[in-house]
Amino acid sequence: MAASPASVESVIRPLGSCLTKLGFEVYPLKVGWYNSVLPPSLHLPYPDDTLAVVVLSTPAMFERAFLPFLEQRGIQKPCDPVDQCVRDCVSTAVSQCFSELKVDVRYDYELLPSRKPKFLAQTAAHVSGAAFYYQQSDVTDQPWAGKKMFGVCIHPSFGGWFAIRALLVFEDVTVGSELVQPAPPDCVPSREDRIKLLEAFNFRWQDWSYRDVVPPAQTYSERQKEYFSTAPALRLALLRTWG
Ligand code: B12
Repeated sequence: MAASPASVESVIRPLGSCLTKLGFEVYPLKVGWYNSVLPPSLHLPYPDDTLAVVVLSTPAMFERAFLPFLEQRGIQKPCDPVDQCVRDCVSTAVSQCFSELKVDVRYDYELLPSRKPKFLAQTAAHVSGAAFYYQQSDVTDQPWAGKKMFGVCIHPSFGGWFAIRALLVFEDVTVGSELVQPAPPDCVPSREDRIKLLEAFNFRWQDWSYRDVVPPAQTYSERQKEYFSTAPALRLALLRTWG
């Protein structure tokens, strides 16, 4: 596809109309925005002006896509059922909307032969403007005495109640200055709140509290919480109890 001001819209509109109703959100970015903050070993192997799209799941994905997927397809071992569902939704949307385009689809759980993740989901979410990635380095005068603290993305509407599922690279779609990089909303601006957030994410992520750092428009349903707080090995048994 030739570079044109319509390129971004002509990708985002059809993709959004397939995936939004299933509880996903899609955000465009340029490969160069992503590569510019990463070392070469983690770069995507495409020119800077290549169009990519990051796909997030919102709380609604569980009821709109996952439960119907289970109903229709049943459980196909040995893969994780949510990963299977996301793969099904994303690959169906890509093949329906862009049968003529080359799309490199990378999922959050996939690894390269080097054992590095196929894409850094949080970096992609931040540079696309979807969700601010709060990292240890975003806290001045850190109280953790050299300890490694994992960073966390916060979404302006859903707080921490979402996941970053996939990155789609449209290998032949080049975008120019019409795609302007948006800054992600900084919803946790104070040092004290960033410390609370990183501590909740690193030390007690199982209690869900880091997800409420900003008042969320929607959270996971009780059923979704029950599912995700069950150990992965026991989730199939739980699904069977739901019939
Ligand atoms: Co985890 N995990 N994880 N996880 N994990 C992911 C990070 C992710 C994104 C998965 C998802 O949404 N589908 C979510 C986080 C969502 C969010 O941010 N809101 C997630 C979650 C939710 C969890 C858990 C809560 C469990 C769960 O419910 N799934 C726990 C919480 C952490 C804890 O243990 N307390 C959890 C645990 C883990 C373990 C098993 C511990 C590992 C290690 C964690 C880690 O390294 N962050 C883990 C992994 C490996 C991942 C995974 C698969 C890869 C992360 C990774 O290896 N990053 C991601 C999914 C994915 O990304 N594909 C999920 C590599 C490191 C080196 O990257 O620290 O960000 P980094 O460093 C880079 C940036 O700093 C960047 O360069 C660095 C690399 O050189 N950079 C940037 C440099 N300068 C700048 C400047 C800017 C502006 C930017 C944007 C970037």
